[in-house]
Amino acid sequence: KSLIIATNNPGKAREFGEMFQDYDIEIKTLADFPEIPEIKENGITFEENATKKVTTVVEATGLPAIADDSGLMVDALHGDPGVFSARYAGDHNDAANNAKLLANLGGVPEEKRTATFHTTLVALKPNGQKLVVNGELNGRILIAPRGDNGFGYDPLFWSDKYQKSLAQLSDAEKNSISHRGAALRNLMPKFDEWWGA
Ligand code: ITT
Repeated sequence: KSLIIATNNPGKAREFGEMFQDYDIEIKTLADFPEIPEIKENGITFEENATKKVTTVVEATGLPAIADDSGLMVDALHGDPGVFSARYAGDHNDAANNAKLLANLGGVPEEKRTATFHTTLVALKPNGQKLVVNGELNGRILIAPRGDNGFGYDPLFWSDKYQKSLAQLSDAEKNSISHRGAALRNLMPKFDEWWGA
Protein backbone atom coordinates (compact mmCIF):
# COMPACT_ATOMS: atom_id res chain seq x y z
CA LYS A 1 0.00 0.00 0.00
CA SER A 2 1.33 3.45 -0.89
CA LEU A 3 1.55 6.54 1.28
CA ILE A 4 1.80 9.90 -0.46
CA ILE A 5 3.85 12.66 1.09
CA ALA A 6 1.89 15.61 -0.31
CA THR A 7 4.88 17.81 -1.08
CA ASN A 8 6.62 19.36 -4.07
CA ASN A 9 9.67 20.17 -1.95
CA PRO A 10 12.46 17.65 -2.66
CA GLY A 11 14.23 18.52 0.61
CA LYS A 12 11.18 17.62 2.64
CA ALA A 13 10.62 14.47 0.54
CA ARG A 14 14.17 13.30 1.26
CA GLU A 15 13.76 13.80 5.00
CA PHE A 16 10.47 11.86 5.03
CA GLY A 17 12.12 9.07 3.00
CA GLU A 18 14.90 8.79 5.57
CA MET A 19 12.42 8.72 8.46
CA PHE A 20 10.19 6.04 6.89
CA GLN A 21 13.06 3.84 5.68
CA ASP A 22 12.42 1.10 8.26
CA TYR A 23 8.73 0.90 7.37
CA ASP A 24 7.46 -1.51 4.73
CA ILE A 25 5.56 1.29 3.00
CA GLU A 26 5.94 2.57 -0.55
CA ILE A 27 6.46 6.34 -0.24
CA LYS A 28 5.33 8.55 -3.12
CA THR A 29 5.36 12.32 -3.48
CA LEU A 30 3.57 14.83 -5.71
CA ALA A 31 6.32 14.28 -8.28
CA ASP A 32 4.59 10.91 -8.94
CA PHE A 33 1.26 12.66 -9.62
CA PRO A 34 1.94 15.44 -12.13
CA GLU A 35 -1.77 15.54 -12.99
CA ILE A 36 -2.65 17.04 -9.58
CA PRO A 37 -2.94 20.82 -10.09
CA GLU A 38 -0.92 23.23 -7.97
CA ILE A 39 -2.42 23.59 -4.51
CA LYS A 40 -2.96 27.20 -3.40
CA GLU A 41 -1.67 27.66 0.14
CA ASN A 42 -3.70 30.68 1.15
CA GLY A 43 -4.59 29.68 4.72
CA ILE A 44 -3.49 31.72 7.71
CA THR A 45 -2.41 28.76 9.86
CA PHE A 46 -0.05 25.83 9.27
CA GLU A 47 -2.88 23.39 9.99
CA GLU A 48 -5.19 25.05 7.48
CA ASN A 49 -2.56 24.82 4.72
CA ALA A 50 -1.55 21.25 5.54
CA THR A 51 -5.21 20.21 5.60
CA LYS A 52 -5.79 21.82 2.23
CA LYS A 53 -2.79 20.04 0.68
CA VAL A 54 -3.64 16.62 2.10
CA THR A 55 -7.36 16.83 1.27
CA THR A 56 -6.65 17.77 -2.37
CA VAL A 57 -4.25 14.84 -2.74
CA VAL A 58 -6.46 12.23 -1.05
CA GLU A 59 -9.47 13.31 -3.11
CA ALA A 60 -7.46 13.20 -6.35
CA THR A 61 -5.79 9.82 -5.75
CA GLY A 62 -7.95 7.82 -3.34
CA LEU A 63 -4.73 7.04 -1.41
CA PRO A 64 -3.69 7.92 2.15
CA ALA A 65 -1.43 10.97 2.40
CA ILE A 66 0.52 13.15 4.80
CA ALA A 67 1.04 16.88 4.22
CA ASP A 68 3.66 19.04 5.92
CA ASP A 69 3.20 22.77 6.30
CA SER A 70 6.11 24.43 7.97
CA GLY A 71 7.78 27.76 8.54
CA LEU A 72 10.26 29.86 10.45
CA MET A 73 9.18 32.30 13.16
CA VAL A 74 11.78 34.92 14.06
CA ASP A 75 11.26 36.66 17.41
CA ALA A 76 12.86 39.98 16.40
CA LEU A 77 10.50 40.05 13.38
CA HIS A 78 7.39 39.42 15.50
CA GLY A 79 7.07 35.85 14.22
CA ASP A 80 7.67 36.57 10.52
CA PRO A 81 7.91 34.97 8.00
CA GLY A 82 5.83 32.28 9.75
CA VAL A 83 3.14 30.73 7.59
CA PHE A 84 4.43 32.78 4.65
CA SER A 85 8.00 31.36 4.84
CA ALA A 86 7.99 29.80 1.35
CA ARG A 87 7.06 33.05 -0.39
CA TYR A 88 8.75 35.56 1.93
CA ALA A 89 10.59 37.27 -0.96
CA GLY A 90 7.88 36.75 -3.59
CA ASP A 91 7.94 33.53 -5.59
CA HIS A 92 9.34 30.53 -3.74
CA ASN A 93 13.09 31.04 -3.99
CA ASP A 94 15.33 29.92 -1.12
CA ALA A 95 18.23 32.26 -1.97
CA ALA A 96 15.97 35.34 -2.17
CA ASN A 97 14.16 34.34 1.04
CA ASN A 98 17.46 33.98 2.91
CA ALA A 99 18.75 37.31 1.59
CA LYS A 100 15.54 39.06 2.71
CA LEU A 101 15.73 37.47 6.16
CA LEU A 102 19.34 38.62 6.62
CA ALA A 103 18.49 42.12 5.41
CA ASN A 104 15.50 42.41 7.76
CA LEU A 105 17.66 41.27 10.68
CA GLY A 106 20.46 43.72 9.82
CA GLY A 107 21.95 45.15 13.02
CA VAL A 108 20.08 42.76 15.35
CA PRO A 109 22.66 41.30 17.77
CA GLU A 110 23.29 37.57 18.13
CA GLU A 111 21.40 37.14 21.40
CA LYS A 112 18.26 38.70 19.92
CA ARG A 113 18.23 36.54 16.78
CA THR A 114 16.23 33.72 18.36
CA ALA A 115 13.84 31.81 16.10
CA THR A 116 11.61 28.74 15.97
CA PHE A 117 10.97 26.32 13.14
CA HIS A 118 7.46 24.84 13.17
CA THR A 119 5.92 21.89 11.33
CA THR A 120 2.30 20.80 11.29
CA LEU A 121 1.64 17.37 9.77
CA VAL A 122 -1.84 16.31 8.75
CA ALA A 123 -2.37 12.63 7.86
CA LEU A 124 -5.60 11.72 6.07
CA LYS A 125 -7.09 8.49 4.75
CA PRO A 126 -9.79 8.22 2.07
CA ASN A 127 -12.22 7.10 4.81
CA GLY A 128 -11.73 10.46 6.53
CA GLN A 129 -9.52 9.26 9.43
CA LYS A 130 -7.26 12.20 10.22
CA LEU A 131 -4.29 12.88 12.49
CA VAL A 132 -2.78 16.29 13.27
CA VAL A 133 0.60 16.68 15.01
CA ASN A 134 3.12 19.47 15.47
CA GLY A 135 6.86 19.78 16.04
CA GLU A 136 9.21 22.67 16.81
CA LEU A 137 12.90 23.48 16.96
CA ASN A 138 14.43 26.52 18.66
CA GLY A 139 17.63 28.14 17.47
CA ARG A 140 19.18 31.35 16.24
CA ILE A 141 19.57 33.06 12.87
CA LEU A 142 23.20 33.41 11.81
CA ILE A 143 24.59 36.60 10.28
CA ALA A 144 25.83 34.71 7.20
CA PRO A 145 24.97 31.30 5.68
CA ARG A 146 26.95 28.19 6.65
CA GLY A 147 26.82 24.73 5.07
CA ASP A 148 25.44 23.18 1.89
CA ASN A 149 23.10 20.40 3.08
CA GLY A 150 19.36 20.65 3.70
CA PHE A 151 17.18 23.27 2.05
CA GLY A 152 15.37 26.55 2.63
CA TYR A 153 16.55 28.50 5.66
CA ASP A 154 18.85 25.68 6.89
CA PRO A 155 22.15 27.54 6.18
CA LEU A 156 20.98 30.41 8.41
CA PHE A 157 19.58 28.37 11.31
CA TRP A 158 22.03 27.64 14.13
CA SER A 159 21.58 24.60 16.37
CA ASP A 160 22.98 25.15 19.86
CA LYS A 161 23.02 21.39 20.45
CA TYR A 162 25.32 20.61 17.51
CA GLN A 163 27.04 24.02 17.39
CA LYS A 164 26.41 23.89 13.64
CA SER A 165 23.87 25.26 11.20
CA LEU A 166 21.18 22.83 10.03
CA ALA A 167 22.89 22.87 6.62
CA GLN A 168 26.06 21.51 8.26
CA LEU A 169 24.19 18.42 9.53
CA SER A 170 23.48 15.13 7.75
CA ASP A 171 19.80 14.34 7.06
CA ALA A 172 19.82 11.87 9.96
CA GLU A 173 21.33 14.42 12.36
CA LYS A 174 18.88 17.10 11.25
CA ASN A 175 15.92 14.72 11.61
CA SER A 176 17.02 13.86 15.16
CA ILE A 177 16.45 17.47 16.30
CA SER A 178 14.31 19.15 13.65
CA HIS A 179 10.73 20.42 13.77
CA ARG A 180 9.84 17.86 11.06
CA GLY A 181 11.54 15.03 12.97
CA ALA A 182 9.76 16.08 16.17
CA ALA A 183 6.39 16.17 14.39
CA LEU A 184 6.99 12.69 12.94
CA ARG A 185 8.00 11.37 16.36
CA ASN A 186 4.70 12.75 17.67
CA LEU A 187 2.89 11.02 14.78
CA MET A 188 4.51 7.59 15.13
CA PRO A 189 2.69 6.36 18.29
CA LYS A 190 -0.63 6.93 16.48
CA PHE A 191 0.56 5.95 13.01
CA ASP A 192 0.19 2.14 13.07
CA GLU A 193 -3.43 2.29 14.16
CA TRP A 194 -4.20 5.02 11.58
CA TRP A 195 -2.38 3.16 8.80
CA GLY A 196 -3.75 -0.31 9.55
CA ALA A 197 -7.35 0.40 10.50
P1 ITT B 1 5.17 21.89 -0.11
O1 ITT B 1 4.09 22.87 0.28
O2 ITT B 1 5.04 21.39 -1.49
O3 ITT B 1 5.34 20.80 0.91
P2 ITT B 1 6.93 24.15 0.38
O4 ITT B 1 8.41 24.31 0.24
O5 ITT B 1 6.04 25.14 -0.31
O6 ITT B 1 6.59 22.67 -0.09
P3 ITT B 1 5.81 25.06 2.90
O7 ITT B 1 4.63 25.63 2.23
O8 ITT B 1 5.60 24.25 4.16
O9 ITT B 1 6.61 24.09 1.92
O10 ITT B 1 6.84 26.22 3.17
C1 ITT B 1 7.79 26.08 4.12
C2 ITT B 1 8.99 26.91 3.81
O11 ITT B 1 9.67 27.09 5.07
C3 ITT B 1 9.96 26.15 2.91
O12 ITT B 1 9.86 26.49 1.59
C4 ITT B 1 11.30 26.56 3.48
O13 ITT B 1 11.68 27.77 2.90
C5 ITT B 1 11.01 26.75 4.96
N1 ITT B 1 11.29 25.51 5.68
C6 ITT B 1 10.41 24.58 6.14
N2 ITT B 1 11.03 23.56 6.73
C7 ITT B 1 12.35 23.84 6.62
C8 ITT B 1 13.52 23.17 7.01
O14 ITT B 1 13.46 21.99 7.59
N3 ITT B 1 14.69 23.74 6.77
C9 ITT B 1 14.76 24.94 6.17
N4 ITT B 1 13.72 25.63 5.73
C10 ITT B 1 12.52 25.09 5.95
